[in-house]
Amino acid sequence: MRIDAISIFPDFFQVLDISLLGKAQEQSLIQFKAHDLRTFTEDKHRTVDDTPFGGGAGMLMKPEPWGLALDSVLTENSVVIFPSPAGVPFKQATARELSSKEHLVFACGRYEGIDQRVLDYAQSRAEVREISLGDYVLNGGEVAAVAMIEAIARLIPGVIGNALSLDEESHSEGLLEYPSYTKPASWRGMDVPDVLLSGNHAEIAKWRKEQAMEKTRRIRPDLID
Ligand code: JBE
Repeated sequence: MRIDAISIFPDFFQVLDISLLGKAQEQSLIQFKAHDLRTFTEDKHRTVDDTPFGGGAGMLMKPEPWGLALDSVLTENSVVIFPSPAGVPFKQATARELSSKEHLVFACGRYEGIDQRVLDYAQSRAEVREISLGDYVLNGGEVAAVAMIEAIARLIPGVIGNALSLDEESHSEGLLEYPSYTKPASWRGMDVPDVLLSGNHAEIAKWRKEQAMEKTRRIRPDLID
């Protein structure tokens, strides 16, 4: 999979060089590149923002640099993602769907957002998704894009060493993860639940399912309803 990110702060994406995603890049399972939007400006001051027509607080990102940046990365098979709190919520199902795409372009806005014509233009050239990481306000799309890229990329075959980990996740689909323990069996006066030491796999599976249900009902009842 090829992934491009367009941003005025391409350094935000350096974290993708670390750990599993860094290894995936070395192995060419992912070809990632961050592009500096300012390199697509044509004025002396490398301006990327301006005041909104109709008034209102803050600055908007102007369309011209975005047009040139998109033109430089778009192909026949691109999906353009605009991370935005006004987008469709990002879910595991979104990550799964996007993990099978050939080329993703993350268009990361700052300030109060991007001139609407940039989204409309992108839509005329590619499949476009406005996606939200969650109902809170970040300073820009970069951190949201990094989170989405991690969630998407780890689903690409070969990126995660242990495919069983992914398998296990899909089994617990829709429920929160049950509590897990490792050695020692007793630590600071707290003991690992007996059932996990019993060797009875049916009982262990039953206990884990109950724990997952109980925890989900307690802190994420919306996942059960
Ligand atoms: O969720 N998001 O994708 C965002 C993008 C930009 C700013 N805030 C967000 N929550």
